[in-house]
Amino acid sequence: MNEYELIGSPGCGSAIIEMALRISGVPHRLTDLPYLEPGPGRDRLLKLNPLGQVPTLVLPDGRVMTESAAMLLHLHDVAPQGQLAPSADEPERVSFLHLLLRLVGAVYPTFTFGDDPPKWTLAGPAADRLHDTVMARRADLWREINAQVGAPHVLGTRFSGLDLYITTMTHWRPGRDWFKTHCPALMAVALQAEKNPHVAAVLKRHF
Ligand SMILES: N[C@@H](CCC(=O)N[C@@H](CS)C(=O)NCC(=O)O)C(=O)O
Repeated sequence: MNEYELIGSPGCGSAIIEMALRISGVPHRLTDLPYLEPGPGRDRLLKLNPLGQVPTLVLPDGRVMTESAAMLLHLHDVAPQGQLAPSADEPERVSFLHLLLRLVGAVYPTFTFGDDPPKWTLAGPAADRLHDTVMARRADLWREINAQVGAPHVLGTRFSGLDLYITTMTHWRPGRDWFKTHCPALMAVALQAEKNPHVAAVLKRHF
C-alpha cells in the first residue's frame, strides 16, 4: 500500500506528525490506539516499537520510525513543499535543529518521567520528589525556549515543524493558562499555528 500509517492516540505527540503529514500532502492513514492498555493494539505497537510509544510511523515500504523528530525530518525529505524544516543553506537551520532536539530530547522526557512517577520509583515521598523536580525542570525549559522564539513563528517569519510541536505541547500540562502567563511568546506561536486549517483540524480531533 502506497501510504504511510501513523499510529497514535488522541492528545498525544502523534498530533504533531498528523499535522506534518497533512501539511505536506503525504498520503497516510491513521491508526488510533489506547497505547497504554493491554490488548491487541498495544501488542502490535510493542512489536513495532519496543518502548510502546506513539507516534510510531510505518513507511509505505514497511520500515518503522519511532521518534517524532526523525519523522519530521523524513517527511521534509520526501515532501519539501510542506516547509517543515529549513534547508542546510538557510540561516534558520541552526535554531531549527537546536530547538527541535531541545523539545524532543529535554522537554518530551519530562512527560515520560514526570507524568507517572511510581512507574519509575517507589510510590510515596520518592515519587513526589521526582514529580516536583521534573515539573520544575519542565518550567525552566519552557522559559528558556520562550526566550528564544521569534514571531509570528518559532523561527520568525518562517513557518516550520517547530510550530507544530509548540501548538500541540502547549495543550499538555501545565496547560495554556500557564503558558499565557509565563511563556507569552510560545503562546503567541501556538495561536498563530492554529490559523492553519490542517493544524486546526488536527487540534480539534485531539483536544
Ligand atoms: N521521543 C519520542 C517520545 C514519544 C512519547 O513519549 N510519546 C508518549 C505519548 S505522547 C508515549 O508514548 N508515552 C508512553 C511511554 O513512554 O511509555 C518522540 O519524540 O516521538
